[in-house]
Amino acid sequence: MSSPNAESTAFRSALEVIRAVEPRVADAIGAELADQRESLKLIASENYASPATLLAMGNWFSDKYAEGTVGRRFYAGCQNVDTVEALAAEHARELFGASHAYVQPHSGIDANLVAFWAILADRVESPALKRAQVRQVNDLTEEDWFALRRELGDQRMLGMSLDAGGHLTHGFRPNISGKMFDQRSYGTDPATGLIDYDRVAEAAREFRPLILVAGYSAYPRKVNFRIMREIADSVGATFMVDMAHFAGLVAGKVFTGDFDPVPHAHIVTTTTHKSLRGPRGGMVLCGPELADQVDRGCPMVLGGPLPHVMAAKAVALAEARRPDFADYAQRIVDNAQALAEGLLGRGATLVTGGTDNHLVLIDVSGYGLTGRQAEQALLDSGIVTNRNAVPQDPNGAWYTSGIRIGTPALTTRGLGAAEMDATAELIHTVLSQTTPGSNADGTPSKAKYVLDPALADKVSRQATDLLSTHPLYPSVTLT
Ligand code: DSN
Repeated sequence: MSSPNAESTAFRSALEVIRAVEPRVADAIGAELADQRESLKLIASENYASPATLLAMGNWFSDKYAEGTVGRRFYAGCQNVDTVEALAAEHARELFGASHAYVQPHSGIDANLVAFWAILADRVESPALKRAQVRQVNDLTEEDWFALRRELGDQRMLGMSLDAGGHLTHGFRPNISGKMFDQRSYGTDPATGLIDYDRVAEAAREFRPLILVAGYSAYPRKVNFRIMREIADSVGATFMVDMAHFAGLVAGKVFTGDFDPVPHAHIVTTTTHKSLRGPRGGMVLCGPELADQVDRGCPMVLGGPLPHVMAAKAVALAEARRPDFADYAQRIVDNAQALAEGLLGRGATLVTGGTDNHLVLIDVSGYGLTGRQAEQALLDSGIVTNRNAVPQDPNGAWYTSGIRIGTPALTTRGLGAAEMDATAELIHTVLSQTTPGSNADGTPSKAKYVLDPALADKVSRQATDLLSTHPLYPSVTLT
């Protein structure tokens, strides 16, 4: 561990150097720390990276092009990039028990694109090259190339529906994945809110996807990846898991056995900045069958790798291999369950009636509000969340009927079960005292709301008091 003094000195010195060039940027960085310190951050996909992870990103690695892979670059002088990329990949393989890790993706969408194109190359392009008896696409005749392009664009994907908690990058039309694939989705059981594996199997049998995707950004329960793999195998699909949201719970061995995607999936993608608590970025894990195709991610779909971010990934993954990370991961889930219980006990409606991961989805129609009204009223009260669709949401993806809350960030700050109950009280107070507003013509509005500003101020102060017992980055003082 570095000394608190070293961390303060490092950040202060960095701000001093930046301030000499563009003081407004230095001020904004300082203001961001102050804002994060003061707000009750319940965004399920956010966290607070360690000082070491943050500092690993601000250096000369940012200046280096490093297209290619470790030891096989298209640019000279990559020996130090090789060191950090190899370290990040080694930590990732050891942490997750994967045989191959590709740490270049810049984000989750990038990681998913790398995975999709690795699968397409393996399942569609390679057989086409073999049939044509050529080694690479440049050797195909115009006619065969045209046929291959059509075949690549005519593949099917089955993933979780958006309103059940799936992700836009799993084949939905507004995202490039929806333009690449013919997509169908599986939802959840309307009575329980849970994945119905028999229905997934039925959808797979009918649709015969090339890729079966599991993973979510707003499903508050575990997924049985062993069953999903069996379904994929039964129809010859490649099984892909996007574990971006719960990678920290896998790393911390809270999700094991059937609930750990790594032994069951052909390919696993993730971000590195959510429950895993690293820098913003992405990563792909796979077995030897897909490794070569995955390593072609740059320049297939990625711009040049970001060596400074790979350095930070190596630091964060090293942190996640320490024994205390398992304790952190368990506390994330304990806190989410305490928050869920606190809300249920006060009369809130939760999708699936609770949680067994890091997130809770409140159906705010029980408070007579849309997600958008609830999100804004909470924000006025110093509580940062995001609105989210609930299954079969009557208000659609923009206004929604849900509020998604998650505990990775507050758990990093050190808050525990008692503070989760206090947080549930604050959320319930705001939502139960907010009423829907009207448009100028008197019609009901899905965005406007009425909340007494004095109450919002009071809750905001209570939130600040709650946080003051667990300061963020206690080792860092900027003044
Ligand atoms: N933006 C992330 C989330 O909030 O879930 C995933 O895209």
